[in-house]
Amino acid sequence: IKDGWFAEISDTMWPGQAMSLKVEKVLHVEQSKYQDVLIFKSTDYGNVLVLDGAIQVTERDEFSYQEMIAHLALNSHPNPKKVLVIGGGDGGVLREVVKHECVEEAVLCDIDEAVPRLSKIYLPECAKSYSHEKVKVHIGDGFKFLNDYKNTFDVIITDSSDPEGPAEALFQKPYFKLLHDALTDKGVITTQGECVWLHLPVIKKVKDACKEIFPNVEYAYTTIPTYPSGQIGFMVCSKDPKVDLKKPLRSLPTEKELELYKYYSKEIHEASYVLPNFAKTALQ
Ligand code: AAT
Repeated sequence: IKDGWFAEISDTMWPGQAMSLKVEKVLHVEQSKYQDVLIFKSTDYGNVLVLDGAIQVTERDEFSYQEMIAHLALNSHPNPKKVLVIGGGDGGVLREVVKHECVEEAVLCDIDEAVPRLSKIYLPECAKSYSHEKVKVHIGDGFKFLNDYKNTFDVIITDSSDPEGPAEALFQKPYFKLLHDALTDKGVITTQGECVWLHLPVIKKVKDACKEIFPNVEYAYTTIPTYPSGQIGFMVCSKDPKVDLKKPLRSLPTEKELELYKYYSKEIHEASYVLPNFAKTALQ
């Protein structure tokens, strides 16, 4: 933080650019066991959670990412009952998962207890899901956690931080194999899939790795002002080769969608898979 502004600087992940937010008040600073944690109140984006210098959540636009990463997967499964979230310690993805009445159990595994602990204080709109009766929380490494589960979850959502830091392994092929094996027959995954303006080679690598493991792999994206370059994508994979991931298998009437979601809709679901030519070509 310099002169009252926070700047999101990373010379390796997004060189030569930095999203800045004006700081009203620093709320919390901590070095947790795994990462640098900063929480501040911004002048125009509400409270902001920053891990290792990278913006994870702002109260103003978090719904775009949390709704899309959750509902793209959940609505491509015919009847998800058991759902796992890896990462996502702020609780926002869980909040979206429990909106599906068919879900009986939503388990979250984040590596860092500091994230849920502080989100309950500073990001109440995300963390409200922690008190939901269907929710169970486990603190630990997502990679290790998955090792113990075979044929268990209908949907697994990997809401992880960027590949530099504790989430590095979550962007590599062995992790996608574990995800595959932890899923039931018609299982679906989504993972935080980075940005087409910045990370096409990484996205391509992840997509190719997924294609060796899953019969059905697609990249979708959402717009979000406070993530690098304003865009972030999701790798979406299904074990069922017959499912068209681009069309929701389940959807709600429009008035119900308007009541439950601020970003997601059946139209956005389909549109989110349509890529500009430069990205489409690079990811083929
Ligand atoms: N809901 C949007 C916020 C995130 S948070 C990412 C979470 O992943 C963090 O809480 C972090 O503690 C957790 N995490 C990192 N590595 C692991 C791991 N190995 N196992 C389990 N959890 C992990 C996503 C922000 C995206 C930012 C884009 N620039």
